[in-house]
Amino acid sequence: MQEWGGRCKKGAAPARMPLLFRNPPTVQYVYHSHFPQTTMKKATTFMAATMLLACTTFIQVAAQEATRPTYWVSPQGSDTNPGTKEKPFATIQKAVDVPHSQGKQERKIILERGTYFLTEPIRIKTPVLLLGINSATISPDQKSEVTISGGRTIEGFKEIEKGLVVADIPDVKAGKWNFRDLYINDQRAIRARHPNTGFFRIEKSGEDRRTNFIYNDGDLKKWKDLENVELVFLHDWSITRCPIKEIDEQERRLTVPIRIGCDIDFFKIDGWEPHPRYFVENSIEFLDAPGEWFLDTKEGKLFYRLKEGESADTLEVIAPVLTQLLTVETSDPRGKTGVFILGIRFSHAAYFPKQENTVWETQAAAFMSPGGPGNAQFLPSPAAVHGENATMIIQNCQFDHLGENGLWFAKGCINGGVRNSLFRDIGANGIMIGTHNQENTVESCVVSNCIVEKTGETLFGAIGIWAGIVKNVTIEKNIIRQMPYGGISLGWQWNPDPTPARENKIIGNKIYDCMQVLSDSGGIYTLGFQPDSVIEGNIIYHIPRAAGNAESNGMFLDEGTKGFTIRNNIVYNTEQSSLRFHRADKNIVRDNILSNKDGVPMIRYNSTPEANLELIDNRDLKPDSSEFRDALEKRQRVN
Ligand SMILES: [Ca+2]
Repeated sequence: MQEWGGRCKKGAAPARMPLLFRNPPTVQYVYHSHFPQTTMKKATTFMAATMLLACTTFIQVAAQEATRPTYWVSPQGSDTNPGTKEKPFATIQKAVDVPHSQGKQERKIILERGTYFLTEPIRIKTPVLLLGINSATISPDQKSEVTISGGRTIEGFKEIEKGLVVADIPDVKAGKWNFRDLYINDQRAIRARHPNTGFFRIEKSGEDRRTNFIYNDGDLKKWKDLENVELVFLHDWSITRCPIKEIDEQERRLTVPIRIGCDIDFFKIDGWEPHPRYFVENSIEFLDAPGEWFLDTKEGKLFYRLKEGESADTLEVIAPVLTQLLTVETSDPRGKTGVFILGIRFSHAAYFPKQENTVWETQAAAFMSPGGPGNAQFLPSPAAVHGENATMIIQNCQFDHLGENGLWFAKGCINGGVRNSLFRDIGANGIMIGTHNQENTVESCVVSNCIVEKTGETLFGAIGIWAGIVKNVTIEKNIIRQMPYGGISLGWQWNPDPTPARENKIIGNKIYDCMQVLSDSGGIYTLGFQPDSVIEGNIIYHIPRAAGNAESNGMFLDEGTKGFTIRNNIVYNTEQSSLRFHRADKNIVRDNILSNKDGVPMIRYNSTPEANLELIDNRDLKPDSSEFRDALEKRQRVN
């Protein structure tokens, strides 16, 4: 198990450890029940370990506590208050920005219970300890009592016909507000769609294989508000979302304004399948099923079809306003600024508006700009909580109801991580570590003991936990489940050339019910040369075969994968091979239990010479055998 914050070398000064973490808060943490006692013990030593790492003494710690200013914030407070417990501030930003009399930047901020509706993202540039009150007892099984929300409450719904309610939103009518995610009674509501479940399939692609296709009789028509309608088109491992230019009912032809699929040749309409899947979204005419909503932006009216048991006067409705909730960016030397966030729920961040209202996902919820053939730029989506160049530690937090990515340890982050937190109902990736290039490599960050589920709600090609070109990153003992595409993705280089990526670890995770919609990934996915990296002790199961041309696997070790040792994993109940290698280089595969259906090979080799793999003592055991059950039980105890 990797310790947080890197290791304190013998005789080394603790200069890399931000001052903040030399004196962490003295609280007890409650860990979720599915982790056995041994893990809990390890986890609860985090603070002690952090202090030890910083090589401080008790006397130093006591001295720092006495001088660190503490500010209180409450939804009932006022920014004209002094920020004391008795007279708290109203906004978190006020507590972050208040100048300290002795010039000290470092501070502790305690948030009283309640919801903090933001009008702009919280911007942190200096060391901060941000604590939700009662944060010590928050686990993913409980709701945090402190919520930072990027949304606004919508009220005043009236029932205009049986089961259909409407609310007026003047800011929408005035063109000041638009949204494409809506949360009702703490659940994501359905942007009105057609068909209500599943997908249509195209009859055939148009001749240019990019701008139009023929639909099957009866599927589509020229809706009266066609300008609102969004096409959601599924490729093998990504989607396109774009407006519709025209529907020709005579020819049964749907035409889009720019093109379907990003600016890479095989993303053309029938690049993988002759009859790929799609559906359409966002017309008042699609508002025909309970739980669906539609926003009429011209009239400023929000329509919603009640579900059974709901009524107009008891709905709790929140729609997002802000794309980001909190950013940490500092010009200090890398890692000097420490930000520690404990016991806070981050909710209701908005989908980021895309140029031309079009998103062409390429991979892992990264997308191309509409620059035209040869000129498109590669863009990642933003995250609700975003850190750069800092040591950012997130613990006992919750991220839910978010339109894009959840949490991103972006360029230059070092010695941080997220532990014991929940990520649920997220439009794109749950957690992101590192960047899409070789600069400002993220180092020594840890994701452990988290639950990551229902990511990729809007961008289906998203990942539960994504890591780019990173060094000494550990993804350990997480539960990752219920998502349209891959569980963990590590690497961002499609060949075995050296990069800063190395010494990464994916250890002891439980990954299941991934690959529910798209294909060509798996519970774990890798790219590129990552010397001294390990994938060890993971349990991966229930990986179906979705539509699409490519396989879905327990693990997919893709182009350039090199330098990994894959050992002691258990992969079972996958529709296709446990492991697949594609254009992979030298790797060691040993002591794994890879349970496959009859006639399905343990390992699929796509353009990978079998001699590239060193295979030692891997076993294909049937899940109903006592040997398999014993091994699984033993592995579950360890994890
Ligand atoms: Ca519908």
